[in-house]
Amino acid sequence: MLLNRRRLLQLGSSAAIAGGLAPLASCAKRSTETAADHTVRIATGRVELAPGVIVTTTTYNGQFPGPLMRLREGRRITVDIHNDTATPEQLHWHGQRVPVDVDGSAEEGTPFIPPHGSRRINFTPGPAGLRFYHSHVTAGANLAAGQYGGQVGPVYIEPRREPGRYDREIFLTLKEFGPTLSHGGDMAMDFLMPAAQDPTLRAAGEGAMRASLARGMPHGYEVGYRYFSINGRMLGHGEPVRVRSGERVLFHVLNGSATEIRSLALPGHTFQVVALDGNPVPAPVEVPVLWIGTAERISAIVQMGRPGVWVLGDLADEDRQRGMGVVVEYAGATGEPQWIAPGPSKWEYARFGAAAPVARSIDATFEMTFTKDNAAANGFNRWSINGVAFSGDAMAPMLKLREGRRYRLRMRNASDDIHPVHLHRHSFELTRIAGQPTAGVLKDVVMLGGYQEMEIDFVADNPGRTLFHCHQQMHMDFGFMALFDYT
Ligand SMILES: [Cu+2]
Repeated sequence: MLLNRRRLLQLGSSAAIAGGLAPLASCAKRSTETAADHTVRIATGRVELAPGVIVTTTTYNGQFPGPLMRLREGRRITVDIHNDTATPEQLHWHGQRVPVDVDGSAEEGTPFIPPHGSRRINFTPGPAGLRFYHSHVTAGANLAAGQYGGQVGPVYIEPRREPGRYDREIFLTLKEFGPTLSHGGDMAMDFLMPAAQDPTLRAAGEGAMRASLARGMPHGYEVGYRYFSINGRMLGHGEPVRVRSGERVLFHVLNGSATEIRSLALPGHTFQVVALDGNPVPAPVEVPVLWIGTAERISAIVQMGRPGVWVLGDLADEDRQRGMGVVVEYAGATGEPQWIAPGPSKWEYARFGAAAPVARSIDATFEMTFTKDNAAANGFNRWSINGVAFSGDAMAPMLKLREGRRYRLRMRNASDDIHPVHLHRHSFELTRIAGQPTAGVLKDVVMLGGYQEMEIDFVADNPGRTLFHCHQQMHMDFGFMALFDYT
């Protein structure tokens, strides 16, 4: 999706004009006084995934993905958010260092955008790089709500200094539609490196599984999807990405899925990963395959040196054949798009890290163990952190923080699932993955492998309640959340 700034402004102003016709709450008067820099309208819309394949879902500004917001690091903006739906909404500014009343999390205390009402917010964008905005409400068993719908849009925060070592910038938002509940187990995925599992965690997880089966509890629900898309179009049905031989194309890839981990390959090409979750990496190495957990972002440069018509697509044949891909077409090339499955490869965050681990002085280390109770919540798996399943925003914060201190979270996964773990309003540094030290990779979501342990560090530099959770919607909705607070 390529949108220039003028097009964005048009989108914003036309939405504002439409909004002016409706008797809006407190914001209507103000927005006639001063126009917001950006306007987001939450409403039911139709997404044409392919000719004759149209889904009706909740969207931003009537489109999927929501309009790309190009912001400037450090330049304060005003955003009007209108909610045309009948349910309260939260718009979360994922990956940004914003205050609690802006962040878009009821658990932290952000006010809801009321049904048929609106909110005006102000904030200073940052840090620079690829971020996104998405709905942050509990969906539970309602697969029309939360991130199962179409409320996802990319944000690009332009850094104060942009090295600009590329010719063209392409934004790709990966997203499934048509969710259904299933009892099929999640597919085992073993792409993470290092692969070492902790025998204690494995024993705990397998013990919990045996206990639930002995109680006659089957496996809990999982989610499957009917349609797969990039930028709201199924493979072969959108505009191709048009390139020229010799170009360096910077792809900004956002996994906007509610629940899925995705992979991407482009036959005959490699990806030079320059940023993870928008943050430049110390070692921008080339890899043949991108693996992207739910809500993760990857910015990668592809040197276009293999003229042809190619499929940039997911490694999973079924998902790609049902739409998870986009055609990359060289100028002058013709013919059917070609897909060639890449050889086996692993995804290792530490490859993009600093050459030598750095010794950090830590003020406190918190251990957090994640466990699964199979089908314990009306057929859904119930998730706990240190034995506590999150049960609402009235809960006491699990951790008390003090401003300015550096904390280490030692996350221990006593389940066989991979969890894309997310911390709001802060970035964290990966410092140990499955026993191996690393440094320099800054993220806001990270995939924690089954029965693995990982350590992440963060500085408590943004006071207020802060939400920590698994970004898999069904995991977060059924307990996998905790609040941190600053004292
Ligand atoms: Cu999870």
